[in-house]
This record gives sequence, C-alpha cells and structure tokens, in this order.
Amino acid sequence: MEFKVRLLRNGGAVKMAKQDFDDTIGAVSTPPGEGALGIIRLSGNESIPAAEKIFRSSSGTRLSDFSPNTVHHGRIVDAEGRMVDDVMIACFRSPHSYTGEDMVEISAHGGMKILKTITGLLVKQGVRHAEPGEFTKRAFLNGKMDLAQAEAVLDLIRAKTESAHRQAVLQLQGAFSEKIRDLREGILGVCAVAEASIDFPEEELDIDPAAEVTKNLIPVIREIDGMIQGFRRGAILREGALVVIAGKPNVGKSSLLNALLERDRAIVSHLPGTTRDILEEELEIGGFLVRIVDTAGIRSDPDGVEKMGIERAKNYLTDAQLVLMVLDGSREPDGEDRKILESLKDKKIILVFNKSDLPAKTDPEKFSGIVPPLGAVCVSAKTSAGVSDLEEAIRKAIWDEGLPTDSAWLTRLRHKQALESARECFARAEEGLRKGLSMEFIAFDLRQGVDCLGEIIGEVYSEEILGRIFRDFCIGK
Ligand SMILES: Nc1nc2c(ncn2[C@@H]2O[C@H](COP(=O)(O)OP(=O)(O)OP(=O)(O)O)[C@@H](O)[C@H]2O)c(=O)[nH]1
Ligand SMILES: [Mg+2]
Repeated sequence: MEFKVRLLRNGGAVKMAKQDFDDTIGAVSTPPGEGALGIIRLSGNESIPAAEKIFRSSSGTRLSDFSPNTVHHGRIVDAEGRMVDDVMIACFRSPHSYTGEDMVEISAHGGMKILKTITGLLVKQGVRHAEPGEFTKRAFLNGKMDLAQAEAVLDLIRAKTESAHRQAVLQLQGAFSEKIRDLREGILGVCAVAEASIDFPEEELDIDPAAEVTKNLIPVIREIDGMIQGFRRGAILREGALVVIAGKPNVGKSSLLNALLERDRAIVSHLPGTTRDILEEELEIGGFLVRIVDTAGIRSDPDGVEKMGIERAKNYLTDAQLVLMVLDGSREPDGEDRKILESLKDKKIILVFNKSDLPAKTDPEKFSGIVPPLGAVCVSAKTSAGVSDLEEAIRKAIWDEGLPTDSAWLTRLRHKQALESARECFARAEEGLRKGLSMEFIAFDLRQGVDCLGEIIGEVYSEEILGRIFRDFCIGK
C-alpha cells in the first residue's frame, strides 16, 4: 500500500495528519489455541458495514445504528443464516479508536474453527487479512501515537518482569518521546538563530549568533552523551542481562542452573563433560530479567564435540554482562580453575564456591588475587543453601549502581543509533563554529541532526524504517 508522505531532502518523510487508507483490515488478535474468548479486530472505512452483514444483534438494532464506542450482544451468522457463534461486538468511530479509523472488535468464543470461520466471512465482505503490526502502524500513521510509543506497545506485550513492564508503560505514555521532543525543539531554536544570521547581517541582530548557538548546543550534546551512556543499562531493562555460568567440568554448573530456576532444566551427572551445548533460560531476579546460560565445562585437551561446546561457551562469555565462575568448594583448586579465571580477567565475575554441603577444601580468599571478583558466595546447588545470597549478589552486580525505574531510559538500538547520528551532526556544527565556518554549514548540520532526532519519534520516517519496526509485531496488533 502507498502512504501519502512528503519527502524530505534526505529521503525520509514527514508524517501527515490523517491517512486515508482505501482498504479495511482484519485479524484475530488473540493467540492461537483454545481460550474463553477470541477477539477479531477490523479497522478501516468498511469495518462497520462488513461486520453488519454477518451480525444479528439481540436487540434487533443494526450495527451502523449503534452509538459509537458501545458493546452489543448478538450472533454471527453465515451466508445461509446459520449461527456461527454467540458474540459481543464493539464499534468505534473514527477518530476515537486505536487506529484512528472506524473499528470493530468481535469477542467470540476462543476456538480455532470459530475464529477462522468468522474471519473467512469477513474476507468475503472485502476485508483484507492484516499484516503484522498493521493496526499499530495505522495508529502511528494516523497520528494516534508517535513511533517510539508504537515500539513501546510491543515492549509492553513482551514485558516479563516488573521493571520491563514499568519501562514499557512509561515509554507508551510518551516519557521517552518527550525527552527527544525537548532535545529536538531545543535544537530547532538554535537553528532559528543560525538561519537568522544567514538572512540578516550581524549588525542587525543584537546577539552574537556563533556564541549563542554554541551556548545552546553544548548542553544538548552533553544530554545526548548521558542518554547514550545509559543505553547498556536501559537495554538490560528491556532485554535482560546476560549472566553466564562458567567453570571446569563437574563443579556443578548445571546443578546451579537448576537450583536458580527451581526446576530440573539441565541434565546433571557425576561424569565430567555432561553439558555439551549452551542452555539459555530466563529468570526474574529482584524484578529484573536475567538471561541465564549454562555452558560446557572448560578444560584443556577436550575431545571433538566437547571442543565445540567449549568454543560456544567462550563466545557467550565474551558477551556476558556477568559471569558466575563456579568452583567445587569441596576440592583443592587446580591449574584449570586458575586458567579459566585468568581468561576472565576483563569480565565482571562472582566466584561461586559450590558443594558447600561437603567439607570445604577451598579458601575463597586465595582467589581474590587472581581477578578481583565482585563477590564470593558459598552455595550448595544440591540443597539450595546460599542460592538466595547468590541472587542478591547477582542483583547487586548488575543493578546496584542505582537504576531508577521511574524514568524513561534509552532502551532500543534503533534509538541509540539515531541519537549517535544526531550527536555527530551537532558535534560537527560545534566544531565548525570553533573554526569560524559560515553559518550555512552550521545550519545544515543542525537541520540534519534534527532529522535524526525526528526519526526516533517518527517525525521523519521511511518505508524501510516502518517495515523493520512493524515486522516484529504479531498479527492483529
Ligand atoms: N554434594 C554436592 N554435589 C553436587 C552439588 N552440585 C552438583 N553436585 C554433583 O556434582 C556432579 C556434577 O554436577 P553437574 O551439575 O552436572 O556439573 P557441571 O559443572 O554442569 O558439569 P559439566 O556439565 O560436565 O561441565 C553431579 O554428580 C552432581 O550431583 C552440590 O552442591 N553438592
Ligand atoms: Mg553441566
């Protein structure tokens, strides 16, 4: 479908007030499978006429005669007038709907056959199957939400922890967009000064334009730097922190994973080299999401398959935000333990002395010299003793720098990249001012930076950007 857009110099487009889509879309918005309810959504000019053809209200009133934003009981019937299901139906009139268009929501019983049949009847009335995220895309294009808010819809659906949910709600409410809008408006003010100095000679302006632009530009660059620095932690809120369990074979890594998950996820055995592949699971610790990974035991001279497992373990260790280095506390440490520790010199590490139910043979103190760990915890994966202390140590290691969850963070790579591009433009303008370049160049860089900021909230967008964002959505959202 073609959108009506105004093209910008850089090939992006500026959003227009209300789009006129010539077709009506429909989709099942609830997950497949059996459920108490299954919801079908329609959006577009033909939503109400199409639904009216297959709906018989209990009151006898036609769907198009109902007041907008009201819910009604009735039956869906097929071409022969046979009842398909007993449903509730809600009508929304443009612009007071999720997408800004006329919309209908049919709450049927949640069975595959029922929902398929109703959708099929609607398609016969000219409704087109919606693409992934198409309802939200229309909401964006119709100005019901900006692009960062549209992305937050997906975050909200996917949120698995308290902190991720909180962050998605803040972003959906526009807290992050507000920050970007403030930065953008600040720079637009600076642009106005720069452009005025092109049009009017300096004597006619009662300010020094170069000094004025620099004065206002520097705080914006600092603010962007602060946001970019916070990205790593913001991304943790959305995607979770990668915590990798590592150590020699047989020290109890898989047992520790099971103890943390409180279920028998990984195979455990007395034979060294049991785990050959990566096992990744999700876990909530202190309200935050942790992606916890069990790895193959690392040792010198492994055989073929084991070698591949160790390679994979090492790749994960490179990306890990935190490593749980497991040692068998009931045995004397050896050269293999030290070698692994030395290879993790640059990582954040918690030393985990496992098998604390057996007599201790390892002195945790001896290890702190090799790498300065964030902490050492004695646990028994067998009895779960000390596991809650370990969870607390993990929480502290990742979030104790104080992660305020009540403000909006930079959480998406797309936003970070756009902020970096904007920063580059502003830094170039600032350098140009120092070098005494003409204001034409400065204004050009400032405008480009403004467009980069605009991409985050969708003031400026391209079909490619929209395609990338909405393909991650589910159908019906
Ligand atoms: N007594 C005691 N035994 C444990 C504990 N944790 C693990 N074990 C035993 O240690 C052995 C190895 O445990 P795993 O969890 O398979 O060890 P691993 O580090 O995953 O081993 P690989 O996968 O071979 O690298 C098994 O016999 C476990 O029952 C513990 O806390 N106490
Ligand atoms: Mg294992």
